[in-house]
Amino acid sequence: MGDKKRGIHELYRADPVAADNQLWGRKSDPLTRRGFLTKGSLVAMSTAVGASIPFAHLMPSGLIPAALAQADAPFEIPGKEGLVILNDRPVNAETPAHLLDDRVTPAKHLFVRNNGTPPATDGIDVDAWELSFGGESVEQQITLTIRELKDKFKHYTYQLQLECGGNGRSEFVPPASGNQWSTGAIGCPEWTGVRLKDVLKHVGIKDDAVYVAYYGADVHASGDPSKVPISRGVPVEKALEDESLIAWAMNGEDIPAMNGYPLRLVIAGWPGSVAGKWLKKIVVRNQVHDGAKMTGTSYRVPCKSVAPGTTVPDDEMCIIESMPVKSLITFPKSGIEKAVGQTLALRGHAWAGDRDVTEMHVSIDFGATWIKAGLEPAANRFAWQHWSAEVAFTEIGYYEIWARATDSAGHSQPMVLPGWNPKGYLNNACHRIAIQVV
Ligand SMILES: Nc1nc2c(c(=O)[nH]1)N[C@H]1C(S)=C(S)[C@@H](COP(=O)(O)O)O[C@H]1N2
Ligand SMILES: [Mo]
Repeated sequence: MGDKKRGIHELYRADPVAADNQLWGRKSDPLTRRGFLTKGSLVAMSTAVGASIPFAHLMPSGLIPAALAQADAPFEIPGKEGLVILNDRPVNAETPAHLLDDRVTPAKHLFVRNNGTPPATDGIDVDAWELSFGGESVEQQITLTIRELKDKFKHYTYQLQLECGGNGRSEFVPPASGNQWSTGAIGCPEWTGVRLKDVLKHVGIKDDAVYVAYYGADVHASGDPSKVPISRGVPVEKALEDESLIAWAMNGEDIPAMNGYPLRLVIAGWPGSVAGKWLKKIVVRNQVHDGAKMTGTSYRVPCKSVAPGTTVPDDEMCIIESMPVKSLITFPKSGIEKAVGQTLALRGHAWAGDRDVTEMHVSIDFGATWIKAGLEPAANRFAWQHWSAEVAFTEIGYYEIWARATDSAGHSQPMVLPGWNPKGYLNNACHRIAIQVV
């Protein structure tokens, strides 16, 4: 591809506003990710992507080409590589899709979502780290050290997905406040620890138990010790699943500091917010847990779908449980060039909360037709599944690859956006990447 396109891309990365103004010949009112294009501006769009768009007639109006929508700006946090920082107080950073290509997500590529200030854990005595048990429905209010957890209970290792409930928030219109995650608040490392159910059996839970929740050692971002940054939980049945772990290791090593060292919960398939980091206390409740970020619009969505922008009464909001079916294209990286006539191998992962992914499709014509992809079974329940496909382009120009997974209940990813909700959770729209065929 010529220098012209490269120049546009460089300028777009360095100064997106100036690039937009230049591309669209505007003095102000820059094109944004939520900018509005009509089919009438497709000529301008072709200029912007640096090529003709063979399937332009199929391109939904209002769509911003993925070539422009996905700018990558690397940022370094200790132990992490290539993550895009969204916020540094508290730290929130996501992983570009092409860095999630590994089957098992390496520590350096696992996103970070902090609600408060993490505890200082440098040089601590890990064996002596204490986890206490409480709540109305616990039989014994006891404390166990990490050493005791390791010695008393059988160890299990599972590959488990972790996805923030707000992953994909940046696409919602009208916009939702909070970290503007694009697609990278997801990962699927291998976790080692003990089963929450084995430990709860040892501690004892009463018949009236309803919910199991956590408290961590992090502090509220305001510094106010009377405030808790986050304390969430799950119904007892979810807590007692075989794969719900109290984990001390990730990929066979200590959990990274930002991901909850030295101890965390991993409860997969539900919003990542139920997986308490820097775990200090587990409470067994005789009611739905009412900790920080369990109420209001936090991790809750309208029980019935509403028009975008609606104010929803509190009693019509429901707690998010299983995450919806979703997938990523992790190879190739968005924006690559491919010679005309050659086949292009594609691959990625798909997952579906408590369900399995049963089918995977890709499209090169903005969703008009779909090609069935190969799909592997999960390494274990709640691990993402790998998919692969091959496509060929017969004409020069700008293309997008769209990927769409279908789960065991027959639910597929929406092509554009799922139902709007006040805080922008659960965006499982198809992932799309840009390809320039030259
Ligand atoms: N103690 C504690 N646990 C927490 C959080 C937190 O801020 N503090 N963030 C939650 C949220 S919202 C998510 S999405 C996951 C993120 O896990 P990660 O940072 O290891 O990717 O941790 C959850 N557990
Ligand atoms: Mo989250």
